[in-house]
Amino acid sequence: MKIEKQQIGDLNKKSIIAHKAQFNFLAGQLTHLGIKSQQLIERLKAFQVAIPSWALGAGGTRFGRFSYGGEPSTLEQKIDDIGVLHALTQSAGAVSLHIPWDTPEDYEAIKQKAALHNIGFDAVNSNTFQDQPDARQSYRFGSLSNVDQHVREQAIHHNIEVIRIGKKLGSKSLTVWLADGSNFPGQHNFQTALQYTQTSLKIIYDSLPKDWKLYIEYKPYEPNFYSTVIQDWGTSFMLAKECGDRAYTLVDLGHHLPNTNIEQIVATLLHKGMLGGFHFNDSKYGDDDLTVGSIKPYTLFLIFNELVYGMAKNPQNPEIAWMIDASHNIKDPLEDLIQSLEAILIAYAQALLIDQQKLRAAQEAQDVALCQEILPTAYRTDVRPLVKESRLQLHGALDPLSVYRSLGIRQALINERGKDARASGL
Ligand SMILES: [Mn+2]
Repeated sequence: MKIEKQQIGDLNKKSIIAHKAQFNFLAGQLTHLGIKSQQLIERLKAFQVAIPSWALGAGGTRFGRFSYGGEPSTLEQKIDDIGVLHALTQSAGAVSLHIPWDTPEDYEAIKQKAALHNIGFDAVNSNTFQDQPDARQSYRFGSLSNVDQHVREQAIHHNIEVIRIGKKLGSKSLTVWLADGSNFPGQHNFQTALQYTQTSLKIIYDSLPKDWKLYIEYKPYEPNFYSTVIQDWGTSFMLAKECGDRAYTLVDLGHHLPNTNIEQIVATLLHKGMLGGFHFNDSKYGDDDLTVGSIKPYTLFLIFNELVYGMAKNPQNPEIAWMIDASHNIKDPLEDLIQSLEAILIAYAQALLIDQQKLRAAQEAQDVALCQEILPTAYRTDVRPLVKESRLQLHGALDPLSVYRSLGIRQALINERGKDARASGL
């Protein structure tokens, strides 16, 4: 499965006249405000989001899973699916692999396949939240924090193995998310669990190649419901600091308690040069892993405001590794990812429109009403023509979802792989 530029170009012709009219209108408005559209478009064109290898099949809950048909059952097929996304959107230029679900068998074949689609290898993800069939130790009571030294050693060794695999593919970072925690009061000695986690992470960190980074993800609850060892950004920050200067915090939008001010967390981490990775999704209640921007688009915009500010003002922060970490229980996974990518670029474009100088002046003047007015002015601008134009300039689809449907991609995948093909993953 590979979409040719010609196919996309032919379908773009249908809507190019309408697009050009809308784009010229917006560009005219922006010129009036002293904003150069092409500069914004260049920023949008450069924005690439990694797709996790576990998000290409139908997601599920603990109650069940409804297969979508034509799911990728091998790593090659997963990379083909990301190739479809990238051809259409021109913004999904990387894959983030989960080990062991997606351990390559033939590294050269996988690298060739990725190169064919112009896809790079982003962070590799370890898994110490499940027992593998051949494992000697169980993670039932945790991994890096386990009171049993043998379990900790197995978990450390697994992470080192993930680094080895990532090196062979050209990855430059390792993401660690731990399910470790406790379900009932008294189950954990909090201090011991934290210390074991620190010591284990340090051994993993010391095994990283010198040009690699470690991203430490946090989450307040689930699958453990009383406590989680790395519960919040502060704990992640502290653990990263104690590992060394190539360890960073990773923010997953779904990993916060309701109403947490995530944009403030983002600002704090950027200020301290500690925001390494970023996982996009949306939620209504908890770690719902819904399509990006589907529930709280204004919050996403406010977060992007801080990201845009930090990317411009915080050279102490490394380039951020962007990834979509969403699930999709009832939608076609590829359609869902197309929607997420669109929402990300829209929020980014809106945030780029914020008049930072005017905002700063209003803040200095302590003009609260004006401060509050400046943000929605950007947010309520329909930036979709900018996003479309950025894709058009890269030979992507003006309207990726409609092109995906017009080309009958899902049916082609079902024909090729079968109705019952199942992807590994969540
Ligand atoms: Mn995540």
